[in-house]
Parts: sequence; C-alpha cells; structure tokens
Amino acid sequence: MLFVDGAWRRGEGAQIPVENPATGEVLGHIACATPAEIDAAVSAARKAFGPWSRLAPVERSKALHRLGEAIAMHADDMARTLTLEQGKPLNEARGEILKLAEACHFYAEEAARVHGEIVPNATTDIDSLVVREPIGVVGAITPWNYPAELIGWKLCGALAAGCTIVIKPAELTPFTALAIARMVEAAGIPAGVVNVVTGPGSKVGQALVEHPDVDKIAFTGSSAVGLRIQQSCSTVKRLSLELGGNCPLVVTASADIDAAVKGAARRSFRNMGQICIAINRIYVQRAVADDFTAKLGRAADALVIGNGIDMPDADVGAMASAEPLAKTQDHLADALSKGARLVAGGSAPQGEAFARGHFFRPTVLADCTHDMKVMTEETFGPLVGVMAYDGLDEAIDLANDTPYGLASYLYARDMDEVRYASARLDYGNVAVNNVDAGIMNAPYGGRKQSGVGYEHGREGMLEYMNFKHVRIRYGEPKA
Ligand code: TXE
Repeated sequence: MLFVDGAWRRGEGAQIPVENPATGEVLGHIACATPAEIDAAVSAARKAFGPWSRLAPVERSKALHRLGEAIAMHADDMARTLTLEQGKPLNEARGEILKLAEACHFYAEEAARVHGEIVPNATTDIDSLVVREPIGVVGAITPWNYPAELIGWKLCGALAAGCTIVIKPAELTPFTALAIARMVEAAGIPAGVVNVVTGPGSKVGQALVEHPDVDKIAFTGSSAVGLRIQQSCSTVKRLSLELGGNCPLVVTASADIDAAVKGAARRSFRNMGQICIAINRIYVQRAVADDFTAKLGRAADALVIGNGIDMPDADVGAMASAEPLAKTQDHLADALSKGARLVAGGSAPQGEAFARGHFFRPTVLADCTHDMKVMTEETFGPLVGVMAYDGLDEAIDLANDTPYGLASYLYARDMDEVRYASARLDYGNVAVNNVDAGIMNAPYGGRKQSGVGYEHGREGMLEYMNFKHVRIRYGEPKA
C-alpha cells in the first residue's frame, strides 16, 4: 500500500515480497511506487505545505502530541510488525516504538518554541528581524535497522518546523512505515502532510532526490548512497545525511573493567550490531587487555539469541537479511586469515529454531590489527575486534584512523584521561563511561564520511527551517 494525500492506494507498480528474516516466510507485498504515484505524493505534500506551515505552532504541537499518544496506544501491534519484518526481539521493538512516541512529544514541545531574533542595526529606527521559516517539502529516505525511530526523527522534526513530508522507507521494513502512516491518520493530521511511498531506493528514493519540487532530502543509510544522493540532486536542495560509522571504544587501565565489558557487549551486539553507532573495534590498554577480552568473550557467549516473536526478551534476534550476515562472515574470515584470534562466537547457532533465519552468534576477535576489515570498515553485524595499546595517544590515533566520525566511546576513571581523550576523539558523539551516545535532547550527527546535519534536539528541527532576514525601517521610508 501507498499512503498519498491522506488516502490508501494499492499501488500500480510491481509488487515486491517482504520476508520475515527469522523464518524466511513471506509476510506480504509492497508496491514499487510508479513515477506518477511519486509525483502525486510530492504534489500532495506541496499542496498541504501552505496550510500546514501557516498553522499556529501550538496547533502543530497538539497534532504531534496526538501522534505520540496514538503510537503509544498501538505500541504492541506496531512492535509486532517491526519484529516480524526486521528481526529484533519484540521487547526491544516495543522500546523502539515507545522512543518514536517520545520523539513525537519532544518535537511537539519544540514546535511551540520556534522563535527568531531582533539584531541591531546602525540606527535605531530599523529593526532587523531574523525569523525562521519551514523549508517546504521534505523527502525522507530511511534504512531498515531502526525502521520506526529513523523515520520518527525526520517526521517529527519536519512536522514541528512546519514542513510536509514524503517518506520512502527501506524495502526490507516498509510495514512499520505504513503502520506509522495509520497513526498519522488516527491523529487527524491533515491529508498530504505525511505521505509514504514504497519501493526500491534506486527507483523510488532516487526519484525523490531528482524531484524538482522536493526542497530537502533527509537520509539515513550507507555512505555510498549518501554520496550518490549528494551528487545527484537535480536541483539545489538542503540535505541532511546520517551515514555509516565505524565506532571505536577505548578502555584505559584506570577503567572499571566490568562496566566497560558490559557496555561493550551491549553496544557491540544490540540489534545484532546493525547500528551506525555500534562499537566495531575496541582498543584496550595492554595491562588490562587479556582480562577485558576474556570477560567480553564470556559476556558475548552469555547473550541469548532467539526468534524475536517467540522469545520477546531474547538479547538478540535475527539479522535483517542475508546481506549484512554475509558481510559479517566476510569480515570475520578476513580477520582470521590475517591472524586474529576467535574469542567467542564465529558461527551460526545450531538448532531447528535457527535453521531458516539469518542468525549468527555474537563474535569477539582478539589480536586485531588495522589491516583487517573488522577494524577499518563498518561491519554492521555482531562482530567486534579487540586490539591492545600502550599509550593513550596511540589509542586516540587508532580510534581516529577512519574516514568515519559518528560516535566513539571511552571507559576511564582517571579524569585527566577523560578530558584529554574526549577533546581529541574526532567524532560527533563521545560517550564516556556509558554507551548511550544519542539522547533526544542533544544534537546527534556525524563528521567526515558519517554525514552532514543533525537529528535529535532543537537542532534536529532547525534542520528543516530556513532563516529569513526582514529589515523594517520605521518613520519615513527611504529610497
Ligand atoms: O543501505 P542503503 P542498506 C550501512 C551499513 C549497511 C549498508 C547497506 O553498512 O550494511 O549501509 O545497507 C535507499 N537513491 N548502513 O543497503 O542502500 C534505500 O532504499 C535514493 C548504515 O540498507 O544506503 C533505503 O531506503 N535512495 C546506516 C535507504 O536508501 C536510495 C543504516 C538506505 O539504503 C538509493 C543502514 C538511491 N540511489 C545501513 N539507493 C546507518 N547510518 O545507520 C538506496 N536508497
């Protein structure tokens, strides 16, 4: 189904199957939106933009609160949809849906607080008003790893700012996006403000990028596609790109090792490592490296793997498709062939429950070096490499030795180390003695090949706004 101008359409284009990654079973089909349907969605968003952008901010705020309430009320059903198409355990999926609801309420508050400034002029009979205005029609293109939240940040930021939106979800996880559209309907958000078109990125996503009436593209996905989008916009557009990461964790000898192990296990393997801020590589000071690595191996082995529907509170579920699983296996084989030592995992779990799904055991490698893909490329799977270091500068150099700059992590009790390292880690996010790099209140974005722009926080709404300078002379008009 497509959701265009407040109405549901079956879609005229080819029907594409969507599979449950835990069982291989076909869950249903989605339409590949045709050029005419994409045009219809963009023009519905354009038509809706005028009235939506002129609403009093408090009305947009109320609509977003209603959306958050509708989503929270339907969290169980939406979580089930998410788990079935993405593979993460049901309780984790429910957590993601509730985070989406939280984003609605956060941006509902921000929507009511948009304000400008009056800046001084050379004379007092002139006011320069710097006001903020919504950009217009947004094309949101999203991936499959967080099918609800990654839509939510764009949707809520855009709607709060006064923009309208056409969402193109990932081919693997379209049903969560369509469930969100149903909540948009339930919340009484006017027709055309939110539209969802499904289908492959190379056709439907690309059509949004090339559409002359789309004013901004908000994208989360791979760096390769992000770069292609940047290069292929048909007209000058605003862009925000949240791209890949290759995130390091530095553990110094002063760290609380048990806390560091717990943090590493959570941030390396949650969502089967399919997170742009997953810990991919770990640098541990030599004196504590063996202890840390052995404990991390045990923590990885202890994680419970399961079909996310049958085992709602499993630690990890299936991977979203065969592709990230194959990449994980490739990075593992590459590291082992270059001398890495397998500490935990390394194979698929055995048993009937895992026979047809994309399952893999959380895997820890030791003795890694920077000629291995696991240390230099984003794996996007349940695989982490550990390497010992001697001095903190060496660890920081290794951590920064990447084209990416999204998130980095540090465990240290010595506050001089904390200060020194956090100032030098070249990342948009640095989490110290915890592994929650992104919170709703603070801007979240990457550097270098990890992207441009921010989501979360007030900044995540301002990405959808332009400045306008209105210069008003009082008294006698002047030529
Ligand atoms: O991403 P893609 P994929 C990384 C991660 C992963 C890899 C591939 O390393 O293994 O990317 O994942 C749409 N014009 N991340 O294949 O291809 C596509 O349909 C316009 C990191 O899912 O980038 C989907 O909706 N759109 C990341 C979205 O872009 C296009 C999260 C993402 O797809 C398009 C996901 C085109 N030419 C993957 N081609 C993170 N930062 O969290 C594809 N799309």
